[in-house]
Amino acid sequence: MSEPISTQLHVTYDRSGLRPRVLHVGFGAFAKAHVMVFHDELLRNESSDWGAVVTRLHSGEGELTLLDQADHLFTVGEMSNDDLMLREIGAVVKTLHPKRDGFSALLAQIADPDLSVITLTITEKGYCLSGGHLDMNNPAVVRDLREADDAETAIGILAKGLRLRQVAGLGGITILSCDNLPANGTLCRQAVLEFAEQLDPDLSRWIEAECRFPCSMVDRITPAMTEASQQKLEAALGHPDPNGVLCEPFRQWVIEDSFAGDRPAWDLAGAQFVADVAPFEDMKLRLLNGSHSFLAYLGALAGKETISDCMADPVFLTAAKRLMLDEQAPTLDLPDGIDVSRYSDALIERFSNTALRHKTTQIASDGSQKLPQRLLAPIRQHLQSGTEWPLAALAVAGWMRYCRGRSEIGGHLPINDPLSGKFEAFATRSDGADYVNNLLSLAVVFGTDLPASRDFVSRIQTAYEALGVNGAAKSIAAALQ
Ligand code: CS2
Repeated sequence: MSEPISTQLHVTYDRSGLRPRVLHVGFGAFAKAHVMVFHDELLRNESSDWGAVVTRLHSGEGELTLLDQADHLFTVGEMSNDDLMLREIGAVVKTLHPKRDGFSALLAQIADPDLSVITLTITEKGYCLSGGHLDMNNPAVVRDLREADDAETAIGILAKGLRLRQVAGLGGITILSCDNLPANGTLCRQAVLEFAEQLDPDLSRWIEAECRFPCSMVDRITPAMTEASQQKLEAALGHPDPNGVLCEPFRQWVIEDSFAGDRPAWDLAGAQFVADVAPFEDMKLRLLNGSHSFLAYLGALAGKETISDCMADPVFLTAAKRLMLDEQAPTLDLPDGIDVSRYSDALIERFSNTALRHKTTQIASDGSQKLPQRLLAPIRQHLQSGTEWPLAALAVAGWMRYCRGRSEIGGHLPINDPLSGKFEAFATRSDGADYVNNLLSLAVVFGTDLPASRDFVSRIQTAYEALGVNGAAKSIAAALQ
């Protein structure tokens, strides 16, 4: 294999004047490769004081300390098939971890008069929602409401931090969700308001009046770092960067233009501020993420390790394209000026990037949180309009097979999901139609309408059976006929 051609961008802006104006919660690989790259690009384009404080709420305390030791500088490597562009990011001014620095330090940061925006990448389950509302039965939520001086959920931390701002007589701030949920800002607002209402109805009213929760669509494929990707980065840099990440060259950020105060000029970095993000969110969630999930479950069952391995198989490639164009696109109200055929061609090209090695099992995680918006919402529309959805049926049935933890070639499939205990119990005591019905009874995933639809249930049962008899590749090939 030839060595990648590396180009390198160093930090050239003056970092000494950066103040803590953005707090990022959930500082993992995606935040580094997406939000922080936009932020870094802003700082390259405009002399500004918009520095970022970053936090992780649970594990990863050691990673933040490593970042402190590197003067908060880290590398993002943008990889295409034969190129690697290295960018040094200088936007971070401080790290915070509630266990290391104390819960009160985190709250004090939210109540810092300099703070204007909190960005969130806390994953779908981080919002602690059930049916669009804060899940009052979630043990972490119950605990956060009970404990006066602590919180472990992002929602509890936000509400308690905002209370300090209210008490201090400070202005409201903007809380910007960057997770793959439709209407992510609206859902986040709902969860924070419902939590605040329990603490003090007056706080809830203050947040409603003073704070803003714009929706946003984020896009950049960022696989989890592995030993091999660390080594690749080290070879390109000439030294290790334990804080570095590798991702694809493409990046997109569409943000609802609704801010409580100052707005960072992320548009200078290529972000779009728009009045309505919904068409962008749905397009990305259904075309990109929906086909990602399709490939993740069916690919993993067929023994394919990465998304680019799936793209190397003409059956999977054709199916991904057909799922996008024939099943998902017709359910969309597309943003103005989008050519869906070009958008899906570009997705296939991005999925085919062999440098990424994006694991099917990584994307397969948290299916109970992802399926509703990626596949089940479009299926509901097909059921209403009487249109066909054979590939989406295989994706849902593929998820069910995946949840048994074994691939078709006998390999172990890791199940990371808040409902994994239920899946295991169902798989131990049932198979076939009974097992499918057990999974369909999970109302947080399927609601009550889908299990009540004879059409839906029988198509999922048939797809599940086909996968068992013929395997993923043959079942997909049959669905393409
Ligand atoms: C993926 C996403 O893991 C997953 O569920 O579908 O992380 C995907 O790579 C990003 O949304 C791309 O922007």
